[in-house]
Amino acid sequence: MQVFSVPKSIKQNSNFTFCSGCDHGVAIKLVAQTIDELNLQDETIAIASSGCSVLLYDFLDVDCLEAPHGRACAVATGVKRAHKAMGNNKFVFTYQGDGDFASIGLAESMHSALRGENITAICINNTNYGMTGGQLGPTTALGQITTTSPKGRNIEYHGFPIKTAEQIALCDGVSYSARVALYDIKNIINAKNSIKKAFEYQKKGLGFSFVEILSSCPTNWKLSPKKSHEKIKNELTNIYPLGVFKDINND
Ligand SMILES: Cc1ncc(C[n+]2csc(CCOP(=O)(O)OP(=O)(O)O)c2C)c(N)n1
Repeated sequence: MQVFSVPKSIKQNSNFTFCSGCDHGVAIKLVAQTIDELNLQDETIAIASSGCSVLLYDFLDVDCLEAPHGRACAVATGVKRAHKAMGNNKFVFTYQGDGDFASIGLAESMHSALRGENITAICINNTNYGMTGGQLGPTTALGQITTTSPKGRNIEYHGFPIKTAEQIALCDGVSYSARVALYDIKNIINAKNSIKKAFEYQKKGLGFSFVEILSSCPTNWKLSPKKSHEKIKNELTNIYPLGVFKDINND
């Protein structure tokens, strides 16, 4: 894996428009490296969602569409199927936030997985609604303070957070479901391997593949980038364990 070069499928000279310390940059670079390695640039259609993940199309040099909030998997389904009907074998993946994938879009996401749509979904889990100012989201941890849970998330009032990768793994149409993180080099390499496997499974026509990426949100967490990574390593991975929850080739 080339770690320091700019992937071919990253737009050259693009300015970094995420907050400092945000993991989106690393996630997008891993996606681009995988697209390069699998030689997918010309056949890829990326579906970006509402939220910080929409900025994907500022960086990724492939065909991109923006879906309405929560509808990325539904749009991806239509794009993939319509092209298939025309005899085009497009590579289609979504790039979504956790609010988009697992709250407003939960029905679209879950039913795409249940139907075994031959698409890949990547969910950036930063445990809040990042773009709109750090509100409580479906993955906000118990006790976590957000702008809409100033006393911390509590079970009685807000209910439990969703463990997306585990839930998606329960759907029969799923070929692969994993949760990864980006807080150190070892985990970045693991994340890259998971993205590659998810993409390869779509190429092999095995059904819905999914990667949840635990990501930092220093601005809304009100922590430094370094402390944000420590929070993921020491706190969030206890709530959201890293690992592969379904792999159709190893089940
Ligand atoms: C139908 C609809 N409802 C609400 C919004 C406002 N909105 C835009 S982004 C967003 C939150 C996104 O959170 P998440 O999906 O977790 O992504 P993040 O910004 O954290 O990456 C919301 C509520 C919208 N654009 N459309």
